[in-house]
Amino acid sequence: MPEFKTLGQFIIEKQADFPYAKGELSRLLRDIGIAAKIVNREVNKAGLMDILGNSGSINIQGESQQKLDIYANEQFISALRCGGECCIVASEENENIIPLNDVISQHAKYIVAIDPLDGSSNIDVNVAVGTIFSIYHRVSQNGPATLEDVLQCGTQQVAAGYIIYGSSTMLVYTTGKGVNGFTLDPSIGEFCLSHPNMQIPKDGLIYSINEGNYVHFPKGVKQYIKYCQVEDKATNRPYTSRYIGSMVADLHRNLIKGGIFIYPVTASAPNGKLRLVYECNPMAFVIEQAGGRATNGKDRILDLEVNKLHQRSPIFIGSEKMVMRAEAFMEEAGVLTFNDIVNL
Ligand code: AHM
Ligand code: MG
Repeated sequence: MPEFKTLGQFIIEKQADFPYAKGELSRLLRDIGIAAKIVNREVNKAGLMDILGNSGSINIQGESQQKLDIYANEQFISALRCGGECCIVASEENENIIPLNDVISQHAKYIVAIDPLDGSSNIDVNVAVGTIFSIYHRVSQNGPATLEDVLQCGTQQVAAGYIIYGSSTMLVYTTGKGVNGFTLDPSIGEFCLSHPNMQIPKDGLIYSINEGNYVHFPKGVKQYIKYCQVEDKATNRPYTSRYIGSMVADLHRNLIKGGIFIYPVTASAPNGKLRLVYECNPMAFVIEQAGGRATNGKDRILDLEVNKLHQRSPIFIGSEKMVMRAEAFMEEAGVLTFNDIVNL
């Protein structure tokens, strides 16, 4: 019989590395894995929603149908509430933090920030979407946890990861000791270790950016894109352009094959589009742990000061050499903010 290791087994095994651990983080990761399986089930039948529901809005259980991002949000919050290891959830779907005020949860020591369904505009067209999560220790000592507990620097993350609902479903996470990937085996309903110790290639041949926004990009980004497109045999250029429009899917591919993903400031998104707390920081933690690099075009993402729950940041992330080269273009052009954008 072939040997395999489930996510649950792997988490317990890793816990043994920390003799004083009480298993809370392990249980929290397990709760996220459970919610991921439920969301996966719904994402997989997304195209059937209208067929199964009466008049398009009521499902066969008589419940009103919801958009999948709202559904995913509820599933993750509910799993974290029931698990009892998390005192506050911060979600892309909620304007304010969600304190889990029941008797057990309010004393829990972890905070979870989450983008429950990233790239959800891709759901209707059967393209891969994802969930991104980030875990912090609560910093306040007494009383209910607050927003201050959430607004921590990315370097303070205890764990982070993503789930990709793609041609197969995978959960990839780090606790700061490398990155491991687990593929869901639908026949047994378990995530099984399939990608141990993931490493992103130091250099790559893929660039991922929404080139439709080209005219609104800063000069340094425009020049980097042109660099990617120029023919040069010595550096294997021109590079390949791949952009799915789901950050999780684009980054997952680049993590495996090598590449750079850029979402810069644009004229219409002067601070960038992606959110620091539950998109950029967790992905930066994963990519750094896999040997890659993540900056805002100049400064390390994980070092950025977090002032607002839904704060945005430009992001340059992926293979170390590619990100450093893009940064060099940014530095040379001397642009980072909206005011600096040069419309060529
Ligand atoms: P979402 O969290 O509202 O889905 O938005 C985030 C998504 C990312 O997954 C993706 O990289 C980006 O938005 C795509 O944006 P654009 O359509 O501007 O290229
Ligand atoms: Mg998102």
